[in-house]
Amino acid sequence: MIHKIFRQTCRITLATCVLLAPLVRAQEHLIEVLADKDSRYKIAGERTPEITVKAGQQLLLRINARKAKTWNRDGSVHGFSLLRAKDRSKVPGWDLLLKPGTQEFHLTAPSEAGEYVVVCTVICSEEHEGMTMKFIVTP
Ligand SMILES: [Cu+2]
Repeated sequence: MIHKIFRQTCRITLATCVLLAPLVRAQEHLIEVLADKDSRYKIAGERTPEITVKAGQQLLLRINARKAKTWNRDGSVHGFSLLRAKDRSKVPGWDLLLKPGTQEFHLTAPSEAGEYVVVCTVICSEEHEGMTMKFIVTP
């Protein structure tokens, strides 16, 4: 009897997880970025691209990368690394290399509110140094 109830409970729990998984994914905040061939990050509808997220928020980062003038041996055409603005220190888990085309990353926003900066880590052209974007984390 106990076993039967236990088995039943497990089955219900498992079913709940399977049913809720897509909903949890749907809670992710979608950010779409173009890492363009002119060595600039672009966001549709924004003259100066900027990303604003909430601390600890679940994010789905969808990046379309276009090859610029030069790229890495491994085929990466741009990078997307997040640094703390105050000391330029890297945020763990946010050191991404981009291949040509669209790619998605499931990430968690930094837990500390403040100003961050996105930088390209691939020498993609003589304009590479200017390939940066403001990234704000709100409490
Ligand atoms: Cu680049």
